[in-house]
Amino acid sequence: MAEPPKSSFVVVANRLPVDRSPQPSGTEWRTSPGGLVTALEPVLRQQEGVWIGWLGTSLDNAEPFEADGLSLVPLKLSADEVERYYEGMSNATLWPLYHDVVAKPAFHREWWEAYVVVNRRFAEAAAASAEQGAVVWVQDYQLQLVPAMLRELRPDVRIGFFLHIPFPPAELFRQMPWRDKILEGLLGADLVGFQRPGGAANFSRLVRDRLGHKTHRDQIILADGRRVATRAYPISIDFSGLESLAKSDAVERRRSEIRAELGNPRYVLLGVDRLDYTKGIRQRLRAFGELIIDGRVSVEDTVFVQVASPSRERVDQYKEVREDIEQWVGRINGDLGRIGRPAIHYMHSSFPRDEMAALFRAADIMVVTPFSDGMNLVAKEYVTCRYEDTGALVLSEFTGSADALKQAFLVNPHDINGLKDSLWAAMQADPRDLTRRMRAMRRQVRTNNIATWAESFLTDLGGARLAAAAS
Ligand code: GDG
Repeated sequence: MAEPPKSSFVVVANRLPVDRSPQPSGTEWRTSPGGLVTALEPVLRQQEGVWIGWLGTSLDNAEPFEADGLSLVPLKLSADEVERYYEGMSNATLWPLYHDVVAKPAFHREWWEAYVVVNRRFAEAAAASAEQGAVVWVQDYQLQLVPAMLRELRPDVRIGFFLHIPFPPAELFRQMPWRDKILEGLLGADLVGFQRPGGAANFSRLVRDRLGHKTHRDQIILADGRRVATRAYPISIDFSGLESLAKSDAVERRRSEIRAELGNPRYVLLGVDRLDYTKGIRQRLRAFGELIIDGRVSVEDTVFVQVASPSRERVDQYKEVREDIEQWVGRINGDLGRIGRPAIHYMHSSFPRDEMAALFRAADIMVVTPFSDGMNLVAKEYVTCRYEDTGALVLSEFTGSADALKQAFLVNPHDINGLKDSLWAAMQADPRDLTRRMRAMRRQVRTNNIATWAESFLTDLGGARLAAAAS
């Protein structure tokens, strides 16, 4: 193994921000989709840091490498570890438990054991790449034990942890057999960040009630003589980068092509999600189908485009949700479509960024209806692309984004009638009302963008450590 690259800034995340795509000419690396990558790539470049993560494939002899200017350290996972640590503990235990048990979490001791082993490997790799006094930023629910493991190996480094998904209330969290181990793992950090204030409050309450630590205003935890700060840092997007892409001639050309290919309808409704049972895809399609049945909407002038990018396809619950959604699409199109006029254009694939921007530009109404979502970047990306202050956002109140995008048509996705009314209200709204709403939402995202998010987290991370040293 080559000597790992060293840096004063290290990001540790389950996945590296690239996918391997074998070509006849050799290996190519493509930036992979997903909220984490979208969020962190610009920060890492700016800080010339090292990113430690799994490649997403079992590659022999994976050595540190550079791709597209990023310094990457790939970690190996065995097929068994992928099954137990990633598909099992991360995606069939923690993911559903942290998302309000939308699906039933499974608890298996051998998954937990693999989670501990793999978290230790990540902690050791971080310890090897961190320069003296470095800042190490650990990401997300797959790596909640890394902060404490890393602190043991390298007490000199500053450790931040950010959870991209919701952090559940004690009533749900306590179902987990290894609940206290997770809390202790997180407490190894100097700063534990969440998407929403409720996550930080849930965490404070849990460490107070379960571990007996003193807490102050749900912001400071005194854990064995150390001060751990906790707070909400609502993540955002690269507003100016995406806005410029949206304004490019190529995207504008593609926008009109898409509208033409859809038959130049009066209304284009759009959904864009990883295919996940938390995203409420079935509910939105069902609401749309009922609007057609009720006669409020006609397939002659309205289409729904749903992009569902493939995700976690080996996990059973993901196979089931895919079948369920595809049945709904088939049923709605079979019952309500006409020749050349399907009600729903459904695509189970992922697209390049410029195609996504063109879709956002082409859509009159963006429909985002998760039952639970840490933030939801798609909502913020849509408003960013609407530089003419047109278009409407229908947004679930159970997303972190709903805290900031208050001028959206806010919905409870469990309430199908309410969802239908909101879709209808968005379609019927006065353009001046839509402009007023969109302008306010765009101002919000422009001001609170990915740079301000990273800056405020990293500033507080420095502050948390300095405060600890001073006391
Ligand atoms: C997690 C949390 C939190 C999707 N399909 C394609 C594609 N995407 C991009 C979207 C967006 C990202 O992936 C998805 O981010 P979301 O925030 O919507 O959702 P999660 O993947 O669940 O992300 C979430 C996020 O982490 C960040 O903290 O907001 O709550 O669950 O950027 O545009 N991009 C491309 N092609 C696709 O087909 N290029």
